[in-house]
Amino acid sequence: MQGRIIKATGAQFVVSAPEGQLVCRARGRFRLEGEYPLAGDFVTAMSDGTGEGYGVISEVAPRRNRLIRPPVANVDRLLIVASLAPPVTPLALVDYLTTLAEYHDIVPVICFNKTDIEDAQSTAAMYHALGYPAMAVSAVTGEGLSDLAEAIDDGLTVLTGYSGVGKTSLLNALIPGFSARTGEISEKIGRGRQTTRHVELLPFGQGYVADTPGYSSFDAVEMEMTEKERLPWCFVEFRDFLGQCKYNDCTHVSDEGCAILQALKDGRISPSRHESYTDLYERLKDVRQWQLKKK
Ligand SMILES: Nc1nc2c(ncn2[C@@H]2O[C@H](COP(=O)(O)OP(=O)(O)OP(=O)(O)O)[C@@H](O)[C@H]2O)c(=O)[nH]1
Ligand SMILES: [Zn+2]
Repeated sequence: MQGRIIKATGAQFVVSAPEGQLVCRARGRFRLEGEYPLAGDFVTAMSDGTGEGYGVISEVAPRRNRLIRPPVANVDRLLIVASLAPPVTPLALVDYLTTLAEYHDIVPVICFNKTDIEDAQSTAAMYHALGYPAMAVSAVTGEGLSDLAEAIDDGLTVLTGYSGVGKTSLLNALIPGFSARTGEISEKIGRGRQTTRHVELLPFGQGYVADTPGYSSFDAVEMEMTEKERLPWCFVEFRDFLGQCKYNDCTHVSDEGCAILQALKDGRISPSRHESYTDLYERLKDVRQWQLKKK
């Protein structure tokens, strides 16, 4: 049958298809060839013939993208949870995550939580102006949650954001029984969720939300953005100006005749976004391919 992996626990996978679910192992060759199936993969699976719901995965369809943290394939949307109340999320992290999403052809949705403590309308508006769904919400009062639910109603969504911004609280507010479910799983596996390879896709609206958030800091920048020359393009509002700089190898940081810097001066690019670009550029510029291979 043709289905999708909605749960991966290391050696076992649950494949969901219109005709039902199968608990599967992967064919041995996946281990050998290093393309091990992931949650979110579209696969071909076969029942073992006993009729007890077990089977084997024989094919994994080509992936549109894959994330390392959490290990999930074919992600449609990155829900970036941020907060302007403590612990305050630096906008550089939000921008890193929007960039990461663009890099992988994933739509970023930015949600500023804890608006019951700190208003975030104007910051959300800045991201909205870039063309991204962006909203101010509160997991406590429920403000903005229906907009959020609507924004992630289909496809596969992965949550990201600093520790303490309220990712779990939002999942609990959106998905009844969320914590109870995940608590049960970590008890069974016997170690914390963070350290397991367990990922489950929870049905939400017409789509799924991954139960394991990822990227709570900058630590994956080098790993995820291996083609660093794509960085400027990943800032959506830079795209109109790319190719117009005086020098072909312009870094858009401080070079003479830079169209991006001119746009910044003209108020067409926001200072905080350009600052984030510079920050990411600095983080990536000294990374060499051999360092990446070692990881
Ligand atoms: N005032 C307020 N507090 C919130 C809100 N959302 C979450 N919190 C609180 O913020 C703290 C952290 O929330 P969590 O949901 O555990 O945050 P998290 O992002 O899942 O954190 P990690 O699991 O460490 O990644 C908890 O004490 C929550 O009660 C909110 O909208 N308003
Ligand atoms: Zn430039």
